[in-house]
Order: sequence, then C-alpha cells, then structure tokens
Amino acid sequence: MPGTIKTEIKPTGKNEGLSTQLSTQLLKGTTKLPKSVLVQPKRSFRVIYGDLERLPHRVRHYVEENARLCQPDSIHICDGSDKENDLLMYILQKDGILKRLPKYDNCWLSTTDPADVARVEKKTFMSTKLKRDTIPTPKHGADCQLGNWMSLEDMDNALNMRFPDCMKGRTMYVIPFSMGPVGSPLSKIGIELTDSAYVVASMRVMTRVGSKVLGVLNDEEFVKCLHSVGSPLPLSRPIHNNWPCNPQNTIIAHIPHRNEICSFGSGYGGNSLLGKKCFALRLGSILAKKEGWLAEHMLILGIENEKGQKKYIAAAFPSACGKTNLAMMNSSLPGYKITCVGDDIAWMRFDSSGKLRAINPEAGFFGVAPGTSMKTNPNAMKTVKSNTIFTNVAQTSDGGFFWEGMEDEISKSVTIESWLGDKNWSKEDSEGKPAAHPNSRFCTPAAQCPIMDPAWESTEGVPIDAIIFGGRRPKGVPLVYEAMNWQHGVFMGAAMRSESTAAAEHAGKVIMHDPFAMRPFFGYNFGDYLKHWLSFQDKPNLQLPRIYHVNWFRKDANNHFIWPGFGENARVLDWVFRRCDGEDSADMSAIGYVPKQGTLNLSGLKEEVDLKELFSLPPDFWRDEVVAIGKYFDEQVNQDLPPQILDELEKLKQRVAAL
Ligand code: OXD
Ligand code: MN
Repeated sequence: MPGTIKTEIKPTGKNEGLSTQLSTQLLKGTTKLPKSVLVQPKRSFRVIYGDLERLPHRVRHYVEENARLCQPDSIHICDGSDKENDLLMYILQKDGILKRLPKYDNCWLSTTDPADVARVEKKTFMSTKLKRDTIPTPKHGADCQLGNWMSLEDMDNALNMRFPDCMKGRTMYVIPFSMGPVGSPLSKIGIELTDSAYVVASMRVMTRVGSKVLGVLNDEEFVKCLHSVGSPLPLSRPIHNNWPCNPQNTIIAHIPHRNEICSFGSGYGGNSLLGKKCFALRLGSILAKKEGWLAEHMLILGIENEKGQKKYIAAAFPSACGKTNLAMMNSSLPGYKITCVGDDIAWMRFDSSGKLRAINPEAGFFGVAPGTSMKTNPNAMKTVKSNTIFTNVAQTSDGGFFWEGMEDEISKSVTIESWLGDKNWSKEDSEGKPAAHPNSRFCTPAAQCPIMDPAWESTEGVPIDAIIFGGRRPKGVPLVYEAMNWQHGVFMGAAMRSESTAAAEHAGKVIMHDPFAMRPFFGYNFGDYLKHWLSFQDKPNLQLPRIYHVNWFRKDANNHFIWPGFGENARVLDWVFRRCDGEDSADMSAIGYVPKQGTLNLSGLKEEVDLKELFSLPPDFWRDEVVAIGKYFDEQVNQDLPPQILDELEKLKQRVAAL
C-alpha cells in the first residue's frame, strides 16, 4: 500500500530518469526517505536498491539477461516495503507523473499522454509455433476477431527491434509479485521488469509484491514479464504530460512456451500492469487448460440471505458493463447482504470433493471511474478515498477528484480541471469533451472496500454455486434466464454479445460478440477453450454450478432502461440463489428457464417495472440473434467449433422458430 510523504514536491517536468540521480540527493538527508537506498555498483550492473546476489538463481539470470538487453542506467529490486514506496512516490512527483490530491489521504493523480489511454487490442499478440494453437482460422479470409497471432520468428524480430537499449538512462525495477494470496496452492508468481515507477506503484496495489513473494518461489516456475515505456533517455522526441510512451511502436506480446510477456511502448493499465490481463487471463487461461482449471474474466461475490445462508457467484461481463458495481453492490432487497471477493478476474478449480472454488488473483481494483458515484457504487467511492492512484480523471480546485457521474457530489464553489488540463472545465463550454477520460481509472487496494468478504484471501478459494454471463443489450434480451444444463450454459457464454466499451480502442456503440467476456483475453484458440469448458460435464463427481444470463440494460421504445439496476439487481441474485437451492420457480422458455410469475421478489421496489416487456422474447429479434450467432461461429470459429455448441445453436433455432 502506498506510504506517505508529507512534503510537497515540485515536479521538474523534465522526466529525465530522475530516480538514479535522486538516490544520491536523497541520501544527503534533506528529506526523510529510506536510509537503506544503496548506491553500489554490483558487477557491471548498477544496483541502487536491493541485492542482486540474493535473488533466486533463475530470477537473477532473468534480470541480468534483460539488463544486458535493455541497458538501464540502474536496477532497483523491489522489496515491497513502505520505505520503498515513499521513495517511489517521491520520484513520481519529481518526475511530474503523479501529483497529490490533498483533499484525501495518500491519493494521487496521474494524467497520461493522450495517445496512451487504453488497452490496444490490435497491438496485442500471442506468439506460438502453430497459428491454430492461438486462434481459429476464420472462413473466407475474414480477419480473426478472437485474438492476434504472430509467428515466433516475426515476434523475435519485433522484440529485437524494440528492446535493445530501450531503458537507457532509466531505472529497471524488478517486481516479484504473486497473483493470489502469497503461498496459496492456487496462486502463481511473476517477475515484472519495468522502467516505469508508475507501474511499480500500481503493481503494489494490484498484486502482492516484494521479498515475501521471493520467499515462496523455491524452484517453481515464474511468469517472466518484461515491460518498457520504450522511451530511453535522452529523449528523442517530445513527451506529453511527463508520460513517456511510444505509441507508434507499442506491442503487447505473449510467448506462452517461454512463459513470457513482453510489453513495449505503453504505460497504461492492462498494457503495463502485466499481472492483470496478460498474466491472469491470457497466459492464465493457457495454464488453466493445461492444469485442468479455469482462468476467467469474472467478478466473484458473496450473497447472504435473511436466514444467514450464503452462496458465492462468479459473473462474466464485458469491460465496463458494471462488473465493479455489481461486485460491490449494496442490496436493495432487505435482508440480503452482498460481499465482494473480486471485481475482474476469477481463477477457479474443482476441489477434491467436486466443488468449484474460486480465488481473486488480484489485490486491488483497477476500476473505470466515470459513472462511479455514491448513487451507483457507494462502496467504491468509500474505497478510493485513501491510498489510491487515479489516472486521467479530472481534479477539483479543492484538491479532489471529479469525473462524469459525480456532478451532485462536488461543492458548487469548486472549479474543475479536466484530464486534458482545461483549468476551467464546464459541461456547458466543453463542446462535448468530458472532464475525465471515459476510460479513466482508480487503482485502489481491495482490502479497503467496506464490503470485502471475510474469505476474500482464503487460500483454498470460495465455493461457487452459480456462474452468470451478461452483457449490455438494449434490445430483446430478458433480465435473467437460466441454462438448461452445463452444455447449454457453455453455449450461452459462447454466444455473448454486448455494446462496445471505452476500455479498448473501439469507437461507437456497436453490439460486439464477446464470448465469455474473454474476446480480448483468450490465451489460446477459442474452439479449444470451448472444448475445455465442455470437458467438465464428462468428469465424474463434479458439482457443476448452474449457469445464468442477465441483462440489466434493456430499453423500452422511449429509450429508457426498463429495469432500475444497481442495488435492485440483488432481486435477480435472490432468484438465482433460490434456484441453486432447487426451488421450483422457473418456467421453460425458448432460450432457457425464466422466473415463474411472482417468483422474482419485487416487494418494496420503488418504481413500476413492466415485467412483460422485460421478459418478452420478440420472435424477430431472436431469429436475427440466432442468425448473427451462427454467422459468427461459422466465420470466426469455423472448423474449431465443437459440435456440441453447433447442436445447441440448432436447438435454439428450432425453439425460436416456434415463438
Ligand atoms: C479492464 C477491462 O480493464 O476489462 O478490466 O478492460
Ligand atoms: Mn476487465
């Protein structure tokens, strides 16, 4: 967790790899910073913090190999201490990358180069010997939408063009990190080498970092994560907002057979915090296939009813569909209590008694800020008021943060400075330019969330009773329906579609196919991924969770949401809960089981909801949907589509034809 330095530090704004000069200045004793900062040449490497020789042999080899390649000015081996964090925050302020938000305790703001604001899917590649191991071969020469492949040779060339000397003048930080509680049998270890202190500060929030991780590494494999902003010193081109990056040459590369991720050119989010999407999902899904478990883009929540009975649910939604809001929801249904285990990623494994158990491999939330407010997600708002790094949000003249959705939560007397530096931003005069970037983020420690589940760090994981898929579907898709069985549920995941998001580079509101909410995150061929999911139905003695699909976002003819959403979604979870207990509260429909009349608990709901419209299955819509899904499977998954999924599509087609 970030520590605190009380003194305000003026940025030099030059971003000249301050950290190496800084250690010397700091040691002059003008600030109260770590005395243990070492400035000692070690062999040919200048190690300014930590001890290369005490690293496990293979880690040391990885560090030295890449230090020779990237030629950093110095090496800093992260120990995860508060002292170290004080140093990082000092450096980040001096370099003008972070600035304190004095209204809160230990909160920081960073604004990036406007060219580096989101995940870059087009520049994200998996590199394997056989293309088919990574992606299906689309029909008719269509572009593959289920990942990008690069040959091993092309990848080597691409990396060789970028990484040599790329850290010149900068410090290479060595971050040992654990995805999952340190030492849990479900956890995995990574070592990230990065030339960005911002990445180190963020990784400290998002993962478990430091010497304690090395302590449990033993002889185990670790995932090698190399990251560079691709902007060696002296700078060869101007930088914006003191945010070094190299958008022209950005590449996010995964090389599974070497257990390696190499990311170049972007300092932002999932491109640079390599534990998250790159490790926990892309490489994670490959490991999961190999070892018989599941690495999924899912939140995990606990739900307790008025009788004190509890269940856990995992839910997959595409980016920015309200996953964080659902994971931290305050139930509007009296008697129900929701607790949060995770908001983005679930690693799940069947235990020896056949129960599916899940851990959240992360230690923080990297949540989309706009739209988060005391109304939509009070628990997130409480979480982010300390020890948080904000990126690309707006700031208020009283030292606070601001984004779209917070209009009623700031004092009328403050002025707003937009993420782009417009000092007197106002909605009226902004010509549609938002105050905060639509993909602006908070990076905040999970432990601070007021409704964290007591078992969120349990090493064996929490037991999962239900899996929910969902999407943002303005038309045709009912509030909730239940799969007829596991295979039908896998089909439902495969057929997921949703309105597009600001988390990646796509523009406009189009309905995109996003199977299992994993489209940008598959580590291997989606056809094989489906086979892996289907394989669980053939294994004996597994208690397969029930599978559901939800849609909070259906709109009426006047373009108004039919369902109030947010805390009221607990009513849907309550129905799911009771179904998992075997309650006879569902009718069969053409698309799956839907709530029997009167079984969705609407007591106390403040507004009228047109349930008929909410659950209607417009025949034309569903016939078009079947065609769209079929076309997608045929074109995109082609030969790799398992026959069981085609079978489910055919059955759906027949049921829908009878509507
Ligand atoms: C995320 C995403 O950042 O899904 O979590 O894009
Ligand atoms: Mn996500």
